[in-house]
Amino acid sequence: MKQLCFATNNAHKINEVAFALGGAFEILTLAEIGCTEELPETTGTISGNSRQKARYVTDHFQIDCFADDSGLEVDALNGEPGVDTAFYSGSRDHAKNMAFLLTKLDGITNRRARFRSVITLVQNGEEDQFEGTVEGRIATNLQGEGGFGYDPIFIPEGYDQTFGELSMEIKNGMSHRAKAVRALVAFLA
Ligand code: ITT
Repeated sequence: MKQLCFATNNAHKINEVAFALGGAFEILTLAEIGCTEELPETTGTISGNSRQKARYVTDHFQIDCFADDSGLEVDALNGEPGVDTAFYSGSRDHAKNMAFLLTKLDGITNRRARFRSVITLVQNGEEDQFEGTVEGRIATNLQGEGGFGYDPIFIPEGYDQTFGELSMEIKNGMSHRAKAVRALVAFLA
């Protein structure tokens, strides 16, 4: 079976992608290829950071790989936090990041938002990108403890519950990352 490194330090992403792949190929983690460093994310865009992470791993470890960069875009905040999603409040603390976002949206009725994922595949030196989005809205308080990151405050379109409350099966049926992974799998097939 084809092996590809998934250039991420986020264990939740690995679980989700492994689930969405359904055995289409075998994932090697960064730990398994001996990469222990933080990956660079300095380009200022989601697609640029996705490419930068994948390139870093292929350049330093000479292995085909893919990386995901993702973020939450809130319409009333002109697309924030966007590329800054992981560090929105100044730290990686998801509870603080969600609280910071909820404070910014205090009193704002337009809660429309989307998650975006851009996956970059680097294979035999060639680059390809795959994108997925899921539309939804930001809840007024935290609901549910499933998933990761901003899942407890993101309600996908067509539902009344957050990704934190919905099952992994439901999230993976519609999520930004699952859509990008499906496009990646179709490309590799
Ligand atoms: P890697 O760069 O190592 O892959 P990361 O967690 O730093 O891991 P990103 O730079 O792509 O990942 O940051 C994206 C952030 O967006 C992530 O930390 C979460 O806070 C949030 N996020 C992305 N996808 C999400 C999802 O499916 N559910 C909830 N939050 C998500």
